[in-house]
Amino acid sequence: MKKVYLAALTIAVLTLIALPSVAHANLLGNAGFEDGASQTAWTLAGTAGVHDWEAPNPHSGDWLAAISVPWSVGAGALSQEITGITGDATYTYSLWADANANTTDYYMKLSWYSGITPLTPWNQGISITGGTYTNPSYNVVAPATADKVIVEFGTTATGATCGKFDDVDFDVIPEPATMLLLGTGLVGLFGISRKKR
Ligand SMILES: [Ca+2]
Repeated sequence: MKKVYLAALTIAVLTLIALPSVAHANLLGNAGFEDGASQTAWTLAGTAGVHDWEAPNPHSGDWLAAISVPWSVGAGALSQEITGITGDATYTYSLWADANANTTDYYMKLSWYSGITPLTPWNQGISITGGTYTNPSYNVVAPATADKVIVEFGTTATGATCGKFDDVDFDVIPEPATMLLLGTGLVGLFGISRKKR
């Protein structure tokens, strides 16, 4: 009897430990740019690049993404395509942003698609205080028919202040039903263990 109870307890504890990773499974590859100069996963456009020398330091690790390098040379963006999007699901999009001066030159964008058909995109300007990392974070509901998104950040300014970006995150917020199922499973396990006792 004790063994069953112990097994249920172990599963419950392991599930609780696993829960945060369920809630925060970043769908982006190379999200902290630590793949370095190989620039995997991201598509670079314009004056965007991945660097290991910028000051102040990257938000994490040794590398960050920079746009407009050297200073004030023009527009650029980094983007990444994510397939398997669930329509009507809520997604969290966040990143860490710094710049060499105060700037509102930058944006975060989600371009939703249904197959190859573009849907209404989501676009949000970023206000950056130079010399300090800021962490804009937004919850965005995917259009009902969406099955793909292009996650993007960048600038359209031709004389943009140099922006620095790190630790980009895009993940789905689990449906309440999923959390309920997990909870029900746990209660069920405890029920079985109590019955056997
Ligand atoms: Ca990094």
